[in-house]
Amino acid sequence: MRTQVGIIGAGPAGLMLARLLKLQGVDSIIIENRSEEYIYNRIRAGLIEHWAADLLVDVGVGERMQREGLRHWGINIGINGELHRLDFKALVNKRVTIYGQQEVVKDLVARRRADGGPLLFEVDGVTVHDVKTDRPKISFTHEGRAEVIECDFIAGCDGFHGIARPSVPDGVLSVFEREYPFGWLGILSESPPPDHELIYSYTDRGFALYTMRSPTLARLYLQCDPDEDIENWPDARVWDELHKRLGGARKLEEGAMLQKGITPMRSFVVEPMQYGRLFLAGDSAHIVPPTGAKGMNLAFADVMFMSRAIEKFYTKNSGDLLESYSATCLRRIWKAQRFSWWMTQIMHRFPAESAFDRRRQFSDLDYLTSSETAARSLAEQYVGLPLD
Ligand code: RFL
Ligand code: PHB
Repeated sequence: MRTQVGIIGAGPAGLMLARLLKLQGVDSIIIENRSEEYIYNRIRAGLIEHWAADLLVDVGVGERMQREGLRHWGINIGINGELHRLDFKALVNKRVTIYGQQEVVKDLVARRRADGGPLLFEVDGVTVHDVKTDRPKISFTHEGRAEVIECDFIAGCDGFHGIARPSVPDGVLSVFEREYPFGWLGILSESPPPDHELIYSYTDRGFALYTMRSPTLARLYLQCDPDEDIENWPDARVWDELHKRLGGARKLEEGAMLQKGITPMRSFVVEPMQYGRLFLAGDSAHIVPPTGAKGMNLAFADVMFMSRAIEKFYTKNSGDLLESYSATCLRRIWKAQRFSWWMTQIMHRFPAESAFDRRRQFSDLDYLTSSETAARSLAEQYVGLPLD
C-alpha cells in the first residue's frame, strides 16, 4: 500500500486529521487496532470548545452536533453547596458544546466513508520503520494478511497506550509528568438534569461534577481514591455520595445507571512531538486531567497544526512548519496543562493538604467567584484559547 500520510489510530485526532488532509487533496490511510463497534461505545469526553465546534461544522461533520449538541453559555462553580454561575456570554461572548466524543467519532467515520476511506479496523502488530528517512513505513496484519504502508509521513494518533511514542528511541523524548492522588468515578445515568449547565462542585467530602449527554442522560463524576475498586461502589453508595456532594445546591434525581468506571488522573507531556517523519498528536503525546475538559480539544488543535504543515510541504515545497510542528503545538498544550492542573488543584481535596493549603484553596475559589477579572480568565481558557 502506498499513501502520502499513514495515520495510526481512529480516535478524534486520527479521524480529524484524515478529513483535514482530504480537504487539502492529500491521501491518507487510517489503521485502528480496535473494532468499529468498540470505538463507538468508548465513553469519554463530552465538551467541545467554541473554535473546535466551529471546526467540526467547517469541515462538514457538524450537522448532527448542531442538531443534537447542547450549547452552554456558562458553568456553575459550587463551594460547599453554594452555587456561583460564570456567564461566558457576558465574559467572553463564547460558548461550549456538549456532545459525546463517541458521537463525534461516529460522525467522522461516516465522513471518512463518504470520502472513500481507507479506514482499516482490527489491525494487529503495528510497527513503524525507517522514520528517519523520507520513505517511512508502517507494517501490520489485517484479516490475517501481512501489510505494509509506504508513506511520506506517519501520524501517531494512537492515544496514550499506543505504539507510536514508544517507537521513538530512548533518550530522544523528555517526559514531564504529574500523577494526582485521586481518580474520578464516572457514571452515566438515565436521569434528567438538576441544572441545564455543568456544576463543578467543591465540597469538604471531595469534588463532584455534574455534566450530561442529553436532556435525559446525566454524566456524573466523583473524586475517589486512584486505586479504588469499583466493587466498593455499589449504586446506592454512588447516589448517596452524589447527593451529599451535589444535592446541597440542586435536587439530584436518580435513574438507571448505564455505565460506571474509574479513571486515574495525570498530567503528561512528551517533548518533542516529532522524530524524523513520525509526528505525534493528541493523547499519544500528552494527557491532561479531565477537570479542564481539554483532551479532545487539544487533539483537534494538534492535527490542525499538522495538516497546515503537511499542506505547506506539498504546495510550497517547504518543510518549515513541519520543523516547528512540535514547538507550535507545545505552546498551546502547556497553557492547557497549566489550566487543567489549576482547575484540578482548586476543586479537589488532597490527602496531604495542610491547613495553609486549604485556606489558599478557599481563597482561590472566593477570588474566582467574586472577581469579574478572575472569572473572565477562567472563561477565556475554558471556552478554548484562539488557535493562532
Ligand atoms: P484516543 O481517543 O485514545 O484514540 C486513539 C486511537 O488509537 C487506537 N490505537 C491504535 N490503533 C492502531 N494501532 C495501535 N497500536 C493502537 N493503539 C491504540 C485506539 O484504539 C484509539 O481508537 O486519542 P486521541 O485521538 O488523541 O483523542 C484524545 C481524546 O480521546 C481524549 O483526550 C479525551 O477523551 C479526554 N477527555 C476529555 N476531553 C475533552 O476535550 N473534553 C472532555 O470533556 C473530556 N472528558 C476525557 C474526559 C477523558 C476521560 N477519560 C476516560 C480518560 C473524561 C474522561 C473520563
Ligand atoms: C463530560 O461531559 O464528560 C465532561 C465535561 C467537563 C469536564 C469533564 C468531563 O471537565
